Amino acid sequence: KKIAASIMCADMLNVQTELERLEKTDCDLLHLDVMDGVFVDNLALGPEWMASVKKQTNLPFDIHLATEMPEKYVEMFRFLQPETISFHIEAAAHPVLLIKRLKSYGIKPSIALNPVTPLEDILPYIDEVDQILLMTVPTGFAGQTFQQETLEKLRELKNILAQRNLQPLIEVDGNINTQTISWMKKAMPDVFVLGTSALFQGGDANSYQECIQEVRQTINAYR
Ligand code: S6P
Ligand code: MG
Repeated sequence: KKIAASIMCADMLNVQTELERLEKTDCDLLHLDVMDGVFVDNLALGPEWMASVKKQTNLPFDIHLATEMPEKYVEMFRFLQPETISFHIEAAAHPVLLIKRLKSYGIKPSIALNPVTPLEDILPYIDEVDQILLMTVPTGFAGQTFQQETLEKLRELKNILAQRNLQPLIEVDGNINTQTISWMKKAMPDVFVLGTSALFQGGDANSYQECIQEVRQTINAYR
């Protein structure tokens, strides 16, 4: 099980300090949201800023493209050599081609879907991807409320993967904390994105590590 810290939720005027804090925890990934103001009504995180971040951290990058035209943004962000790039099924014109391209770049393809998007829309691609990003809030903003109906979706997705003997990781993103993780006890995901509701609450390295420890304990308790 992996923990990803959503850097968009960090103290943006003290990014270096925030990265140092995260380095001292046993968090596994840095989750970086790209928002284009079109797919979502918000703007976030450009390639040059990410390049500066990369110089300051050893955490692997988990980039989440909350954008239209993901094909274009893959080209823009691939130089960062992220471990994973998630693109939204709602925005991709040619998912199969995009998945192939990501693989050819040595980047793990991940397919994302919003709470309102039915699982059926991603099923044709689940045997091709390394990860499925199941949004538990509508993508666009930090600090939103967990969408309960995504719990059923998560269970259904896990069943389908088991039936088909497929092993992509399931990542959940949006209002993830010990409480919402406890609701997932019937179907535990693999990657947990932590933002404002769990991790980034103005603490120090110790409180970050404590939070991650607590999240891990919760995950392990239900495993
Ligand atoms: C949301 C974005 C996320 C947020 C994260 C925030 O559009 O994709 O990665 O940064 O969900 O976490 P929280 O706990 O504030 O919802
Ligand atoms: Mg995200």
